[in-house]
This record gives sequence, C-alpha cells and structure tokens, in this order.
Amino acid sequence: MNENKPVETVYDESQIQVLEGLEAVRKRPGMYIGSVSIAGLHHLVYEIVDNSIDEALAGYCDKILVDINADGTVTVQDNGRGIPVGIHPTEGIPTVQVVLTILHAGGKFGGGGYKVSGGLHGVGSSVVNALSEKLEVEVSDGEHVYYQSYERGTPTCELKVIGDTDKTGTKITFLPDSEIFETLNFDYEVLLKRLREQAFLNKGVRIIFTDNRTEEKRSEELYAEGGIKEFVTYINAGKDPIHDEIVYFEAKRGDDMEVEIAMQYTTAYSETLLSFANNIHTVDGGMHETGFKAGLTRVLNDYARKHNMLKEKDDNLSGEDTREGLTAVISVKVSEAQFEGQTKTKLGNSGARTLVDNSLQDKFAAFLEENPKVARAIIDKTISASRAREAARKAREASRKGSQASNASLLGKLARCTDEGADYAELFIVEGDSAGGSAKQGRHRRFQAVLPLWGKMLNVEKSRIDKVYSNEKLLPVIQALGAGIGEDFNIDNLKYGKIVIMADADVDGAHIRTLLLTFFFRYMRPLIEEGHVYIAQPPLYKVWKGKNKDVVERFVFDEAARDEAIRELGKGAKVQRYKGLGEMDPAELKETTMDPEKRTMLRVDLEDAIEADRIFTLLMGEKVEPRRDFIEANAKYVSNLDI
Ligand code: 28F
Repeated sequence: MNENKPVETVYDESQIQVLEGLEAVRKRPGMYIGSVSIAGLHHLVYEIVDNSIDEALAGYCDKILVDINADGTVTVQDNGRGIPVGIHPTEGIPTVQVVLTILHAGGKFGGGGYKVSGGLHGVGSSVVNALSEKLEVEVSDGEHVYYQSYERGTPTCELKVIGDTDKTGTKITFLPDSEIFETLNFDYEVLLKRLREQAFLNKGVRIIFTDNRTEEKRSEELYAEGGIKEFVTYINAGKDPIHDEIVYFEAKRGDDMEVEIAMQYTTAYSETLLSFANNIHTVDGGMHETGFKAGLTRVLNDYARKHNMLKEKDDNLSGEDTREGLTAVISVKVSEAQFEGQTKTKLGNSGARTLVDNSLQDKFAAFLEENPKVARAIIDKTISASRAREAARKAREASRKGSQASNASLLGKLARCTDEGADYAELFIVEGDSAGGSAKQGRHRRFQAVLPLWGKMLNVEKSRIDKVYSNEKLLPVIQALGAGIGEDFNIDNLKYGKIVIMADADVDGAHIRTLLLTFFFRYMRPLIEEGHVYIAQPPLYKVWKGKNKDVVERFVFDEAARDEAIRELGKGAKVQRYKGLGEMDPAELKETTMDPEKRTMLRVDLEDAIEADRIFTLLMGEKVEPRRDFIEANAKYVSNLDI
C-alpha cells in the first residue's frame, strides 16, 4: 500500500480539506442530515444504503444486507464492485478513504447510473463517517479484503489487506456519535418502511433487513420483481380493484430523464398518488405530478367523448373526478433533479411535466383503446364521481345556507369555551352523553370546549362527501371546528389548536376513535399532518387507600402499574376498574384526563400517509378479514407522548 505514498504537500492539503469538512459537518449536522433527532439518525442509514442502491442502478449489485446489531451499530453490505481501493489520482490516498473522508466525494459514478444518491441533503458516506463515533469499512475486490477504521471521520489506521476473497462488494459498520444524536435507538418499523419503499422503486434489488437487538431476531426480505407494480398491489391490499391488471408504462427523454408509472382504479372514493424523483418521495409533488394529473384528465375526457360516454351537453370530467379510487405510483429519474420547497420534496424540473404528460397521452391512451372493458369501468367510475361532486356541491351549499336555527340546534350540545379561536383552545370530542356531562363540568371553561357526539356514525371510507355533509354525527364536528372539509378545508379558520378525541378504552371506543380519525384523515388531513389531533388517555384503574381528606389515590393505565400501586399503598389498598369514562365523576375526569397539568395524551402522528392510507382502508373498507387481523394489534398510527 505504501509504494504509491503521495508527496508530502498533496497529503497535507487534502488533510486540511478533510478536517475542515469534518468540522463543518460536526458543527452543523442539521445542514447535512436534516436534524439530530431520530429522523437524522435514520438518515445515516439511508445515506449508506443509497450508495448500495446506486451501485445496483449502475447494474453491478443485486443484494443489500442491512443489520441493526446488538451493540447499537448498523452494518450495510452490498455485492457491488466495491469502492475502489487504488490511490486517487489527485488526492493521493486510496479512493475509498477519499469517499469516506472528503465532503461530497464519491460524486456519482457515470456510465449509465443516475445521479440519484444523496437523499434529501445530497450528502454521502463522508457525512455519516463524520457523525459516527466509529466506522469500519471492508472492501472486497475479488482478490483481497481491504479494511480501514475511523473515529469521528478521522482514520485510525491506514487501508490494509485483512484477507483473501473471490467476491466483490462493500461493507460498512458504523456507530452513530452519542455526542451528536439525541437518541441512538433505531426504530425498526421506520427503517423497514423506507427499505421496503426502496425495494419497490428498484426492482430486482434484494434487501435483507435484520434486527439483531432482540432475543428473537426480526428479519425481512424486501424484494419486488415487479417493482412499482407490486407497490400498487401492496397499497391496494384492503381495496377492491375495478380492473385486475395494473396499468404500467415507462418513457424516456434522451438519456437524462425517465419515468415509470403504475396505476390501478379501485372502488374507493379517495385517491392515493405517490410520486418519487430519484427514489426520493416527493411529498409535495411537483412537475411530475402536475404532468400526470393534466395528462390523465385529458386522456380520459378525450376517450369518453370519442366513445360517446360523455355527450356534447355534458361538462368535462374534472381532475378530481378522474382520480377517485385511483392508486398510482409515479417514479422519475432525472440526471439533474431540482428539489424545491421548504423540505426539498417538490420536483421543479419542468421537463418532467412534459415527459409524464406525453407518456400518458401515448401509452395510457393506447392502453384504453386496447382494453375497452377496463376503459369503460374507469370512465363509469369517473362519471359517477362527477355526479357525486355535483350532489356534494348542493349539499355543501345547503349546509352553508342552512338556517341559523338548524345550525344552532346542531351545535346545541357544544359547550363552548371563552377563548375559542386561540391556539391553545382545546375541543374535546366525547362519545356518550354521560361522559359529555362529566367533561363539561370537569373542564377549564376558559380554553376547553366539549362536544358530545350522538347519532349514527358514518363510515367515511364507504361514503362520498355528500353523505358526510348530511351526517348528523359529523356535521356538528365540522361546524364546531369551523374550517370546512375536503377541498374547502382551510386550517386558518380552525377554532381550536388541539382536538382531543375522548372515548372509552374498549372496543366500541376504539371503533369511534378509528371512525373519527378516518374522517379527519380523509377530509381534514392537514389537521393530522400539523399535529392538531390528540387521543385522550383515561386511566383504567383507580387504586386508593383511606377516606375523605386522608385518601391517597393513584390513577393508572395498565395492570402492571395497578399492581405496582397496590404494592406501594400496601395493605388495605382498594382498586376500581373504570369500564368507561361515564364512571368517572367530573373531578376525577378533570384530574386524570383533561387537566393539562396532569393528563397524558397521545398525539396522532401520521408521518407516513401511505401506511395510514393502507391501515384505514384495511380497517374501514369492505374487506372483513384484514380488519379482524388488525384490530387488536392496532394503534400503530399513534405515537408521541404528549404530557
Ligand atoms: C455499504 C455501502 O457504498 N457501495 C458502493 C461503490 C462502487 C464504486 C464506487 C461505491 C468512483 C469515482 C468515487 C466501483 N468500481 N455501499 C457502498 N459501491 N463507489 S459506493 O465508486 C466511487 C467513485 O469516485 C465503483 C467502479 N466504479 C465505481
């Protein structure tokens, strides 16, 4: 390794560059990985895996192992060509060391591969290295296994041969730096979701993900032979497709841009449109989505007119109509992607709009002509969506105009608070009249409002918006919140900063919670996205000893805590199990569940809209089986303890 020892000056300069780079990353980690919270921690894994994926896209790798190890390190290993180990022509040190120590090194390799790595922040292995207490790399080049170790980005040995091999590939093990990160505890589910997504987006790549931290290992093989077609099947698991085959097509523009689209219509009323640019989920859409929507609307209108399904007098189908019940995945690869917006998750390249729009014009239109039965089913669906939209408009107007008297009576049960409209104002939505009564007495009148629910709940998963407007249970919720629903929803008009669902801790309570959450998710999504929705956590047990003013009480949420409290209070401790909120008197309800000083609430956190969508359709959709399977496991979609 020492034959090519670089001349002193080159080495010095690159060393200075290295130190400056490391220092910059460690000083401002957020600039490179977004944050130092758990999201940033996960980002480290994505950065390393992205490099393996790039090697797969270049055509040299088809297997990636990702392991969370028992000691808290993570190992990523691929069977690609291995990072080159030869001396770098300008840096004078092994290329693998350049890649791992110089900021922005490893600029993506040419030769057919897209410049897709880098994730959100366009950084790579050197950033991960700088933010790791230790990192070890092993490169196999078909002859030797090379090894080098680092601490906080600085090599602790020179690159050396540690063995022979007939394989090729790269293996990196790193321990995130506890001086940098708030937590070092990787979340298996979060990583799993992202790796699954990557497997769908990069067909043929086998990702084997293992968690070695628990006694019983968890391991999952993520592999999608059919790529994004399988992604659509996965999303539609709980839905009823109106055509069997998934529509799939791809298109290219020169060698700097390509698109792949998979889509399937279902009987659902909602749409699920997922777009990606260079394997990054473009949560805020952008040009590729715009092109998709425009192309889809035009192609379906043209087809419907040409085949006389829309008559001359009929209005055109709206964009929304053409997406009712549609699940679509759009994946574009662009050599110079422009990511815009605050979170850099919106694609700005206008070329992507034209490419995607044209691809629908050519390929989707051809598909419809070749599959007249499917085409008819799709057009029928969009026409009925269009009729429902018209009915909804009328219902909305009726509800807006609705005599003040009827609005007043709808809201008759709402106990308003003095500071309605303030950010800190809270609305408790309570199932059941008796619990509603206790809540009204136990609240802080200044900033806590209470709305008891009554009447028959609507399963919004099985209904269109016009039904929502005429539902006696949901209408008071809509009116109390004051921000409208669906297209009209405007979060600026929201009258409460926190909306708290308060229901019993039993099956019925779980049901009403899910129905309300589904409703918020489908019709007031920003409410959930911006963290306004909470679930109250009433205690399950009261453990107490003594009487009157000498009484000592403990309110607890599970059996373990109950037994602990009994032990603590000692002999003579009494236990009450609350079967419902109604059994608590106003003072108890206040103390345990409502008072911000003492309560525990869960904030509903739907970071992942895809998973939420799947869960809600599984729970509330037509199919019974998946619901039964899911119902007890539940509550995946709530996290974040808010005390
Ligand atoms: C566990 C993480 O990082 N895999 C990688 C390669 C392969 C090449 C490469 C990587 C070339 C010019 C830097 C090999 N042979 N897994 C990984 N596999 N990087 S990272 O090249 C790096 C660049 O500057 C590679 C021929 N060309 C490229």
